[in-house]
Amino acid sequence: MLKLYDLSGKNDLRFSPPCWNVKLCLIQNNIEFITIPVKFTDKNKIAFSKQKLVPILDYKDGFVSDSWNIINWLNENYPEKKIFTNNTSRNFSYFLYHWTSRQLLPILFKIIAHDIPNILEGNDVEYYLKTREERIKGPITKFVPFISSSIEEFRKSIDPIRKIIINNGFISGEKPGVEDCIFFGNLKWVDVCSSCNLLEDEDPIYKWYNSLLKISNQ
Ligand SMILES: N[C@@H](CCC(=O)N[C@@H](CS)C(=O)NCC(=O)O)C(=O)O
Repeated sequence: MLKLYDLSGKNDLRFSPPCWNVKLCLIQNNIEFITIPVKFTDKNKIAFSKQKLVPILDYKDGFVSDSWNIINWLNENYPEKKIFTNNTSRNFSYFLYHWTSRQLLPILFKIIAHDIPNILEGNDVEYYLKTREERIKGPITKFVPFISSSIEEFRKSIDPIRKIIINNGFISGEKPGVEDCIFFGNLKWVDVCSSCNLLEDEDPIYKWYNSLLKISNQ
């Protein structure tokens, strides 16, 4: 059975965007797996991987880390699932992976950075504050005054996805596919860490998100 090392917070809350992307891909493709919860400060649990980040997929003969590598590994090892339907799908997925991690998650971080300590417990709170405040060179509350403009920026940035969803139903086409999985973690992160209204109720992306949420809860 595949084992996915998955970031966990207080009350076993799972909140990592790339971990959610991989989990949704596994669920959607009916690939059986279990998750191993890993707290920020549980680095000993993942020391075997010789790096410090999750997700990590542990399979019978080895492991693979990084959500993009994991999705590629699944594509190669479950060819019958056709995770990438073709090369165009792989290329667009690669774009989504980079766009998400380099541009979208940093905007979302500014919206929820100050909320994240509330979903952590024990040493993880201190670890999060220390590492993130070092990274942003200031207090975790530094972005709070700009939350509404960051929400606006995010809503505008994802307009191309909105158009695709209006035209096709899903990012991958008429049915949800790997491209949808790679975008899902963005919204799931904010959903579980914060009570802010990231999207308006009537936004087609909000409806899209709720349909994927049902799949992710299966
Ligand atoms: N590019 C990587 C990013 C992995 C990543 O940043 N993981 C974060 C959780 S979202 C992590 O493990 N953080 C641990 C830490 O900050 O100590 C991927 O897509 O898998």
